[in-house]
Formats: sequence, structure tokens, C-alpha cells
Amino acid sequence: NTVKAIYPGSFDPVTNGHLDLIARGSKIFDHLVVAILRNSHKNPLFTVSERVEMLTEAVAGFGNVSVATFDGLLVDFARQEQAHAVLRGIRAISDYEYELQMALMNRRLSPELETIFLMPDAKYSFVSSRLVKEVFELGGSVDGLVPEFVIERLKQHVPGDER
Ligand code: COD
Repeated sequence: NTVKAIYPGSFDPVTNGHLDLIARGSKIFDHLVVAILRNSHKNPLFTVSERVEMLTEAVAGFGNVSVATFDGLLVDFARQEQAHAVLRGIRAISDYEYELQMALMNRRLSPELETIFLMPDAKYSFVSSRLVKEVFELGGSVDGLVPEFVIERLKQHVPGDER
């Protein structure tokens, strides 16, 4: 009996907080699928293919982690993948309310699919894709918060960046 989980998100871009969660998830589940939402209402900085490339590079060291994209409802994608669980991260109390709403809505849509929450190492509890982008765009350092190759990609997206 193998247990498969989906770790869904925007990953715009992947951060070391996401990777901390992926590392924890890869130890618990037999297979973990990191799934990037395609049709987000958010206005992303990176295209879906750039996010796939970055995540693929980031998870290359894990034998049981793959990268996919999905459209539409997460529960439909999970069913299609024959996944047993959804993995989500809780950084602070502020994440909890939104995560609880989604988990309970997903349970209503697909009662067998469990949402499992893990918390990252405390040193990543303040890291978000949104703040990484904002700090970088305003000239601040994001060293240690995202993989090196993400910093290289961020440089390509900020016009005239001399770093
Ligand atoms: N440390 C640990 N975990 C973290 C960190 C960190 N520093 N940063 C983020 N995380 C966690 C987040 O808490 C989240 O669990 C996950 O990593 C991904 O984060 P994001 O921000 O990339 O992803 P979101 O929150 O934008 O993803 C939202 C979904 C794509 C999952 C959601 O919109 C969805 O399922 N959409 C599909 C349509 C659908 O089914 N809608 C109904 C939902 S009830």
C-alpha cells in the first residue's frame, strides 16, 4: 500500500520554505507530487513553465518527488492522480484560517482526501513568495531564502538589475 500526496501551490517562485516542506513530505509519503496551479487569479511574476523548471531543479535530489501542473479543482486533480492526501504548510496562526477553509471545502468536495499540515523549520516561518519578490524588486537581499538559481531568475525579471 503506497501513499501518495499532492503538494499544491503557486510557487511563484519556489522558496526554501517550500523546499523544507517538500523534504519533510518526501519522508512521510511514498510519492509526493508538487503541483503548480495554472489558472491562478493571482498575477504571477514567473510563467508556469519557468516555475516548472525551477521546481524540477529544486526537487532533483529527491527520488520520490515529481512536479506537475493542474487546472481546475484540486480535488479533481488529486482524484486523477489517485492521491490519498494533500500536503499544506502552516507557518503561523495567520495561515490557519485560510488553510482550514480550503481543507474543509476540499473535504466537502472529496471526503476521502485528507489534508495534512506540516510546519517548516522556524527559520522559514516568515518566508513567502510574495515577500521574496517584493524585497528583491526593491533591492534587498533574499540570500538563503530561495535557491541560488531562483535568484538568477529573479535578476532576469527585474529590469536594469546590476546584481
Ligand atoms: N514554509 C512552509 N510552508 C510554506 C512556506 C514556508 N515558508 N511558504 C508557503 N508555504 C506553504 C503554504 O502554506 C502552502 O501550503 C504551500 O506552501 C504553497 O504556497 P503557495 O503560496 O505557493 O500556494 P497557494 O496558497 O497560492 O495555493 C493555493 C492553491 C493553488 C492550492 C489553491 O488556490 C487551489 O487549490 N486552487 C485550485 C482550485 C480549487 O480547487 N479551489 C478550491 C479550493 S477549496
